[in-house]
Amino acid sequence: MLKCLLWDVDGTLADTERDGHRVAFNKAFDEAAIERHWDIPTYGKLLEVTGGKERIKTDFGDKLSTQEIAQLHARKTFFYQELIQHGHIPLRAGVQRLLEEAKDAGLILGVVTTTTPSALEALVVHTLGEAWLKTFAVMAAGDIVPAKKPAPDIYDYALNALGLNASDCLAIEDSYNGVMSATQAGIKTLITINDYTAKQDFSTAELVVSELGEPDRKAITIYHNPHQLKAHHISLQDCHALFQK
Ligand code: XBP
Ligand code: MG
Repeated sequence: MLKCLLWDVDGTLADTERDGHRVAFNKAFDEAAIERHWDIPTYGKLLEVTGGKERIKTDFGDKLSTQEIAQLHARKTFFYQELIQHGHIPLRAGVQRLLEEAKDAGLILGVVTTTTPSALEALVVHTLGEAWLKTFAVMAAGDIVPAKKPAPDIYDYALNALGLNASDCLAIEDSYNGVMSATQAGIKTLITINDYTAKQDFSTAELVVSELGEPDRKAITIYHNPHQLKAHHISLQDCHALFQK
């Protein structure tokens, strides 16, 4: 029986990368007078590396010390929180609906992300509202595990914190790194793609859709669909169906 939905954050709850994290990194570079600008395609390539500090390290190599990276990243997190507080990044279509549906049905809800905890908190508070900080039974985020996605560590951490098995949960993700992390932890995964991840390999996912969608809006597009699920939008019932197959 499906007991729990585990939600990825960046790209899944909201399209935070292009107009959120990327913009905040560039503001931090400007403030520190570092000549670097991550344009949209450049940032897309850098997204192969999960974690903001790891991403800076990948691009700058040994030009910045660990301490300099940490300082730069702290400022980036500040700028990101500012963008979120100003309401620049809404939830993706269908996210709040499915969250509410699952909550009302008594499912356990958790968040599993590589993002910094304070960035996650800002997003939850300014989109879903402060009460959701307590509604999520676990908010597994950032540096609490040795290896970030695509390693399974953060999903293993969340399962352990919840006292659940992989076979109790369905993960909702948007990226190759995300599906690999969940799959390696033994968790079935539903993918909602976005512009940055649309062409990635999702062969280990149960289903790939354009978005969760809303009942009263245009139908979603279904891509990788080994279960032949037919849906206009993704309901909790569809999640149960995917999970059981
Ligand atoms: C996506 C990430 C994060 C964000 C930036 O996480 O890789 O690193 O891009 O966040 P997920 P930080 O899809 O798992 O939510 O700068 O706070 O690391
Ligand atoms: Mg993601």
